Amino acid sequence: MRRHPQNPILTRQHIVSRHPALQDISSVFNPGGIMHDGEFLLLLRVQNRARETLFLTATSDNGVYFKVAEEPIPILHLERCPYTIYHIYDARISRAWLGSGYHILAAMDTDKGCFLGYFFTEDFAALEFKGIASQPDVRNGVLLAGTPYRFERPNKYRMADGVKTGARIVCSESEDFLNWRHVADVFDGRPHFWDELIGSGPPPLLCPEGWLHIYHGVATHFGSANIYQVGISLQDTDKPWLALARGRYNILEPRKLYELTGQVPNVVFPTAAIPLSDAAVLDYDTEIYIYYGAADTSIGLAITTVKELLTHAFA
Ligand code: BMA
Repeated sequence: MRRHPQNPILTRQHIVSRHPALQDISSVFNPGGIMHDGEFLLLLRVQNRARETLFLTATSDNGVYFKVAEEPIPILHLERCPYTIYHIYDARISRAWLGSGYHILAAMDTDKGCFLGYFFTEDFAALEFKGIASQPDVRNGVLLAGTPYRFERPNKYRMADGVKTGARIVCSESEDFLNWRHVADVFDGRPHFWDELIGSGPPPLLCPEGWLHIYHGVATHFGSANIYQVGISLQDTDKPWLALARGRYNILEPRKLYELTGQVPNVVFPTAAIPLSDAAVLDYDTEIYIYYGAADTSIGLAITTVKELLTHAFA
């Protein structure tokens, strides 16, 4: 993947607002992203100095220079959540395939654990919270557009610092986006290599060979620091839990200063992949803009094509 020369394309300097909770913010990272009304739209995860997370929308006509909203996006009906909510973050956005609007899955830290929350919006004026949409201790939920399936990542594993994470991506299915049943395991982390712990990145994209599934992998065997990287697998079109290919090498790793240092050093964490095409099945030359959190501090853009991702899945 090629980093954009303007990287990091969004930093704390871009958040200018009169809102009291958005003064001198600390970080902006791990955005959801989609093409909306002919513009690139990112749903930014913004953290203030209370370490509270708020969502702000940002729009762009070229995918590089973004205009950031001045007010946080309202989240309606959070009273539907039976638990005390601490943070909502790492949103993944999918265009609705029946009707209009957008489906959003995001992690929700609560007093009863971390869940996936399901949100819907017609136009990003507000997000409507529909309900808790997972078992406890699940993150990284991504919908496979046009199918009843999603990938998710149960947090079965506790790291030395106490953070719960996971080494297996699983596929589940649902009719209503709220109640999900396990279908099959997708794949596991590879101990000792780049992707020991894993989780899906952006919602997978369909190409002629199957689903291009960008995921993050964490190498935990370095002692001093975990390294978050990006990789690619190709999943079967009809049975997406089947991996047809899985790259041996990561396709993006922390190398630039803004990826190596920050709130959480050594992190590239992809959450949005926006193809420059509306086709339901992307052709080989389609360019894909991948937005990723860099060191939990700013946002980077890396550009690739369907053909390049496929090549790396088989490498
Ligand atoms: C994961 C999530 C992400 C974060 C990453 C690196 O477990 O919390 O939001 O970017 O760790 O800190």
